Amino acid sequence: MKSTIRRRALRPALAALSLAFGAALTAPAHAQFAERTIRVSNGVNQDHPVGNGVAKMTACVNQRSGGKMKLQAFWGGALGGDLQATQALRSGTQEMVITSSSPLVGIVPELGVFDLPFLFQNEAEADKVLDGDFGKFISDKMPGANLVNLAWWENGFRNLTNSRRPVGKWEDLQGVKVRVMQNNIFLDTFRTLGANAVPMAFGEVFTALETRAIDGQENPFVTIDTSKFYEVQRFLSVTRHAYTPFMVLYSKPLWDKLSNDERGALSACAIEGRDEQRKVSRALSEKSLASLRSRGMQINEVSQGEYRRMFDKVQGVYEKHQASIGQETITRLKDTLAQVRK
Ligand code: KDG
Repeated sequence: MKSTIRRRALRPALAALSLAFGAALTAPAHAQFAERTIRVSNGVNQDHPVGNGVAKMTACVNQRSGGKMKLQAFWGGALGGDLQATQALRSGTQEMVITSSSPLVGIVPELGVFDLPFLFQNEAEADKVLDGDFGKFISDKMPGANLVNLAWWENGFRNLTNSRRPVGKWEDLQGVKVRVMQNNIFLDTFRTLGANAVPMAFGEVFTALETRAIDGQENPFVTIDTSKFYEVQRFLSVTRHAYTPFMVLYSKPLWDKLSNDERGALSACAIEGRDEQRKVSRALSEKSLASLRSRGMQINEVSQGEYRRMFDKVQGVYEKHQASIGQETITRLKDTLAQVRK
């Protein structure tokens, strides 16, 4: 009887030991992994597809390091907005952030190329551009800003919500106060379309919409859904006016202190996380649109003709920002898109 009780009492300890032993088996004996907890932050909530990507990356890093490396995720801008968290990486006080590229153009101006309106036509070409030579060309500019980009994940195609009226043509935007990311290209795009564009950090958007300090904002369906903007917005207009990538950034000062094995694990697992995050983002996009409709949002599609008129209306934004983005970057992007579209 006593031995049975003793065995039962020992079960949790034995379970923990077998887990640790099993994990130790997955990391090669010669691999150099230190016990580390890596803090990663993001502005969206955990039920956004970024949560799926981080979960995949966490399991991958844990398995490759024999349980020694752990990712600790912070959601909803808990460690600051995209720009603030990125600055913490640059100073070496935080390890990782998953951020839109748009708020970072003040740090790496070439990132502005992704904010040019109506640039990508679909996710497939965005993937080819980001995961190919052009994406590496941009990622190679990050170490100069004390940042390392491990992968390109998906924020997605952006659509407009507001509390005043459906937007079916650019003229409908006249006088609508639209929050945009802190980015001059987005500001210029929406001002050119006639809106009263207001730059604002993502974490302030819900309250600003709720208090009617602003009329509208623009984000992908999954962000509108998981950030509950449907609670404070009546109209959703499917504009697909820009495709924003997410960057999976690591602090270069902290990266430089990692072993080659640790860097290899993080790099490989950021790619595994990318594939999962994009898959979930695309699967959830249509579900989010249906959910927004069921929650009472009035949804309108912008016709091809009016989409073309918006496109024509904002061509001046390309000329105006070529200098700040850099001619080489724009030329490379255009050549890459031409290749991808063949
Ligand atoms: O951290 C990422 C979020 O802030 C992301 O949603 C950024 O699309 C974005 C926005 O509108 O600020």
